[in-house]
This record gives sequence, structure tokens and C-alpha cells, in this order.
Amino acid sequence: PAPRTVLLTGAAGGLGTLMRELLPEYGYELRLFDVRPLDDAPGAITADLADRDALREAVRGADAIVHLAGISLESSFDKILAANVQGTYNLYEAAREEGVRRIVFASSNHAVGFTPRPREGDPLIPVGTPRRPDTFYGLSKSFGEDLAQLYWDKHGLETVSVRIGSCFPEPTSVRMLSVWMSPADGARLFHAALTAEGVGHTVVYGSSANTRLWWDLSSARALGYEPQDDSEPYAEKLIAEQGELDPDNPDHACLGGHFTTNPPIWPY
Ligand code: NAI
Ligand code: 15L
Repeated sequence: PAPRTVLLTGAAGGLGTLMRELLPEYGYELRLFDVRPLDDAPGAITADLADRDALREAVRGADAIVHLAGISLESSFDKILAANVQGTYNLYEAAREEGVRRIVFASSNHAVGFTPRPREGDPLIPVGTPRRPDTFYGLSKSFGEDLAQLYWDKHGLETVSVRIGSCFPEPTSVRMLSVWMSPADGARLFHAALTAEGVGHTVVYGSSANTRLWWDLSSARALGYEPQDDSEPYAEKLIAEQGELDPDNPDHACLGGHFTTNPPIWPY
């Protein structure tokens, strides 16, 4: 049966806020979890991924989990280790103990961020490309994908790892013309990842059907994902403001963009 009750971790974040609005349209009942209190949502669970008892209770009875919680930019190794590595392990262990069948894991393009971006005429980057994290952050997403594979092989817990590009209401940079995932396409992709049969551990890229796409969406489409959006209508304005991506600028050489050179640092 299709999952109904879905635990949404990271519900107070940017993507969590968008998905809280969009996923219920697909019939899901969301259970919200975040270390930041969600004052406008009665029943939301305020807890840290470090709190194993709280996690165990949060996952109990859930049909599936959309795991967005964690540090979403570069930070110190120790902070990434606690939130993204230990925290994701704690979540998988709680899910295994409580018999949850499937997790949709918010991986990131930064797990393969040092992959040179395709130039005109080059093939799109496949999901099987060797992982080349561009930060400790990207390294934690690479770990998450391996953890997901282990829990599938060893325990039969399914995961779709979504290497998200940039999911924001609108693209705001020329790079984002290639990696943008509209929020509506994000919800379409998460819905496909929650409902497709027999996913085992499947890795997909998460973006819209952008004209300037860098990666291969075929494993996402194989789940039933049919992206409806394209960043191209934003191209003229963004290129007029920022110029085309400079092939000689190292900030523009790889999928991960400036994460490869001067990554943004988490504020706390
Ligand atoms: P965000 O930083 O806005 O939200 C993350 C949320 O996780 C925050 O509300 C934070 O309070 C919570 N959180 C952090 N550490 C926690 C902990 N130890 N315990 C419980 N909650 C904790 O990030 P955003 O943009 O919403 O991203 C969500 C997820 O998707 C992240 O895992 C991020 O790495 C991933 N992602 C997002 C992309 C995007 O375009 N928004 C692109 C690629 C990946
Ligand atoms: C990510 O992984 C970040 O969480 C998000 O804030 C964006 O920076 C995105 O990648 C990106 O590559 O644009």
C-alpha cells in the first residue's frame, strides 16, 4: 500500500517549509520533526537527531520518512559529524528498529561536487559517476548514500537518495539555471520516491527538466517522476545580470560550483 503517514525531518527548514505545504496535496499525513520549534504546527516534534529515544518515538508507526534534517551547507567537521553522520545513522537505526520500510534521503549534488560540469556536446553526468565530495558537507551526503545502501543490503530498508540540485522558489544564479528544482517538481519527485515499487537503494538527481541540465534524470524518471518545470524562462535576466558561466573561473568548473573553492559556512 502507498505510504500515508510520513515523518518529515527538518520540517522547519527551507525545503521542509515548502514540502509541508506541497506534500499533503498528494494525500500524505505529515509528522513534523526539527530541532527548531515549529510554533505554528501543533503536534510537531521538537528534538535533535542526537536524541535516540525521541527519534524512536517519532518514527514509530510512520509508513515512510523524508529525511531533510541536518546541516545544509559547509561547516566544521565535528558539527557535520554530529548532525549529518551520527544523526543520519540514529535515524536509520530508529527506522530499522521500528520497521519503517522506506526513507527518502536528501542527498546533494555536493556528494559529486568536484565532477567537472559537462560542456557543450558532453554527455550528461550519470548517477553512477564516482563520488567526489566538494566539502565535509558533501562527504556527509556520500556517507548517507552508503549508509542507505548498507541498510538495504543488510536489513531490507529501502531508500531513494535524491541528490538535490537547488530547490528554491526561483533560480537566483546562472549555475542554478542548470541545477534548479522547482518546489512543485521537488514534491513530484518526493512523491515518486515514496510510491515507486521495488526501489531497493536508488540514487537519483533532483532537479527540474532544465534546458541547461548537467545530469541525467533517467533514474528519477524510472520512479515515475515527470518534471514539469524548466528554469529557462529565468535565463535571459540572470545572464544579463551575471554573465554566462566563465569556463576559466574555478567557481564555475564543477557541478558543486563555489562549494569547491569557497564554500558557504553554516552560521552557527
Ligand atoms: P535548512 O538548513 O533550511 O533546513 C535544515 C533543517 O534541519 C533546519 O530546520 C534545522 O533546524 C534542522 N536540523 C539541523 N540539524 C538538526 C539536528 N541535529 N536535529 C534536528 N534537526 C536538525 O536546509 P534546506 O535547504 O531545507 O535543506 C534540507 C535538506 O536537503 C538538507 O539535508 C540539505 O542538505 C538537503 N539539500 C537541500 C538543497 C536545497 O536546495 N535546499 C540542495 C541539496 C540538498
Ligand atoms: C545544497 O546542498 C545546499 O543545501 C543548498 O543550500 C544549495 O546550496 C544547493 O546545495 C546548491 O548546490 O545550490
